[in-house]
Order: sequence, then C-alpha cells, then structure tokens
Amino acid sequence: MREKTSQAKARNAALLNLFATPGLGSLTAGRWFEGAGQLVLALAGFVLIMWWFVQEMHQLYGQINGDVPVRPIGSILMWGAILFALAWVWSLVTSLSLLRGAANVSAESLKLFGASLVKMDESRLGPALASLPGWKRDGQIISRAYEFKDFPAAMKFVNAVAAMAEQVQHHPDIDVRWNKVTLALSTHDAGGLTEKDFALARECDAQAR
Ligand code: H2B
Repeated sequence: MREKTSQAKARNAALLNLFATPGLGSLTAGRWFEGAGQLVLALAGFVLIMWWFVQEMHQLYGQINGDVPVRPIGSILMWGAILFALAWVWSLVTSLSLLRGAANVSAESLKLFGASLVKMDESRLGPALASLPGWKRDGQIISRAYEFKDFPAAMKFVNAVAAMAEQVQHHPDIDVRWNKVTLALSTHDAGGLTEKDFALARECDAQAR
C-alpha cells in the first residue's frame, strides 16, 4: 500500500508539479519513480527548447550577415514541447492521485466514528502496537514523539491533529516543546486502549508526513 500524505502536502506537491517544474512536486511527496521520470522528461524538453532557441538566434544573425544557410529546425522545438507536455501531463496524473489519496485520509478518519470503544485485551494490544512504528505503550496509554523542523511546523501538525480529533470526538493529550510534539492516547470512557486510539494514531501519523 502507498503511504498516505496530508492534504496540505498533496496540495503543495500538485502546485509545484503544475506551476513550477513537473516532477518536483511528485518528489517532495515521496513518489520517487514518477518524480524522477517527470523531471528527466521536463529537463530534456527544456534543453531541446533552449537548443532550438540558440539555433534560431544563430540563424537569425546568420541571415542578417548573409553567411549561414537556413536549415529547418522546427522539429527540435516540436520535440522539446512534446517532451515537456508529456512530463506535465504525467505530473498532473500523479498530482491527482496524491490529492485523491489525501482525501481518503479524511474519509478514513471519519471511519473512526465507527471504531470500537471496547477495551482491548492484552493479546490484541501487541499486534496493534506492532503495526504502528514509533508508538510506544505505557500501561493503558500509547504515545509517540514527533520532531519537526521548527515551531511553526510543529504547530501546523498540532492544529491538523486538533481539527481531526474534534471531528471524531477523540482527543489526544498533546505536549509541545518547540519543534517536538508528543501525542498520548487512551480511551477514558473505556478505561483503557481501544481500536479508536490505534485508528487515530494512524491518522496522526498520516498528518505528520
Ligand atoms: N478523547 C480521548 N482520548 N479519550 C476519550 O475517552 C474521549 C476523548 N472521550 N474525547 C470523549 C472525548 C468523550 O468524553 C465525549 C463525550 O465524546
């Protein structure tokens, strides 16, 4: 299964892909194969167009001086444009897939409404925790520390988690120390850990990407 990205990251990747350089956005979203392919195509197209431009200028000056024979070079421009257009369309496809994936994140967080609020027994806690790398368990609480590049990045994450928590009525304890955010989850109503804690933990991880 593909890793999920947050909605903000998918949007930024799409903007980069479509309005800056095809492939660059795909790379920032971790779509390495697509990103590299799109970037190579776009660069090749760009180089061809530049090459055409230099030749065109050369011929223009040559014509003025009357010493360079005019050769048809339109096909260089055509191939450059085709390669760049291919890169752009491919990056559009990846952008749409990223945005669709991010939309699924919210859809899945809605499923949290239906997650079981029955306290999980010891035999189920081990496998549930093992499926969440980075999370550790301390009695009837699971927690994870996240690190970001700075305080605004940490707060952006906290706000995304807060919005999601309110939506699904399940609220982690949040500890913020400059660029580090620690989330702790438990289901007080059940007096222990439930599927809802693990489901929310998974969605918090998706928001951190
Ligand atoms: N958040 C967490 N982490 N555990 C809970 O048991 C819990 C919660 N209960 N948010 C919710 C609120 C409950 O009190 C309300 C009525 O839905």
